[in-house]
Amino acid sequence: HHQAQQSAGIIGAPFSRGQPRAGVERGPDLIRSAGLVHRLNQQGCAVKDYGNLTFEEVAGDESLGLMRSVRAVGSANRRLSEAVQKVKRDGHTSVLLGGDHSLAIGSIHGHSALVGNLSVVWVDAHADINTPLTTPTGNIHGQPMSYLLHELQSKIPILPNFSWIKPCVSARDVVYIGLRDVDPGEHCILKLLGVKLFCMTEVDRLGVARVMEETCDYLSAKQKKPIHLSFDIDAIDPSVTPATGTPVVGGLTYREGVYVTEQLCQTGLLSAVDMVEVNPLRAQTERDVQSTVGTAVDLLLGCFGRLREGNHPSDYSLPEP
Ligand code: B3U
Ligand code: MN
Ligand code: MN
Repeated sequence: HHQAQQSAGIIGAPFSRGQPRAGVERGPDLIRSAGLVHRLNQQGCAVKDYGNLTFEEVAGDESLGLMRSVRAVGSANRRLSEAVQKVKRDGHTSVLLGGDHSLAIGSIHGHSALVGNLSVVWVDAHADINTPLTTPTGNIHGQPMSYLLHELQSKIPILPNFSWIKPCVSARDVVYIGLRDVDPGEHCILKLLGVKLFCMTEVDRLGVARVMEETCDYLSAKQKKPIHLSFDIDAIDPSVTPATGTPVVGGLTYREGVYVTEQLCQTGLLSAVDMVEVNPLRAQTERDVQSTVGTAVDLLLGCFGRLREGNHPSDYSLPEP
């Protein structure tokens, strides 16, 4: 089975205010310099690179209790949402290169604003579903799902520069893969809402093939909605992708990660992808950076039809002697 090749519209978001560690803003340029555009083109995928967004300094962005950089995160995501809407209007599969995972707010908001109801596949060591009132850290990259889910709106206080965010995702349309570091408040929310999840225990029990079979069955059971894949590089085991802010042992292998992207691509429904939390300043060696960035690129290639069995263009003509 082969569906029409999608084109990719790339947005870089060099933004790090959703968490305290410098370096994650270098993600977009690093992933590009590893040859993303060229390699997508090589596999027959058209690419439009929309460049990097710029984010203004937000004056007077004082902490609100534990919560830091609220106004900066709100305004950056508003810009990102507009950019994703433009990419979708232009007919591309949106590719957000982060930046930290708070950017999923604008990415998913903008995606949904253009295509309507969507499914979200969240691949991450973390659930990123803390509310401003359950967060143990105050870091907004640990909270994006809480702002997006209809079911949590009564739990979200009013925040400066967040009033434009309209919840746009239903809990039943979300699948988590790779969880292994979930806070008590997050666990309570996941159980309360009955969110479908495949934590690392399920990956161990079922294997990645059944996890993806069940994920795709679950998401296409009702109606086939466009899929938003939000891939936090820390979902992959830190032995492979150590250059990230909050590595957690016991993650997905490289092969399991690539399998996830291959299977989501095969649904033909993949409509937007986030690749976030690559942070070269968290690596010990240059080799660690290369391994992390190289994995991020391979995951993105998997999203756009790269098969490990090999690929060839449909108009390939076998040379005759
Ligand atoms: N759950 C914690 C830790 C965390 C979330 N996302 C990352 N780390 N990368 C929090 O801060 O909410
Ligand atoms: Mn994470
Ligand atoms: Mn995350």
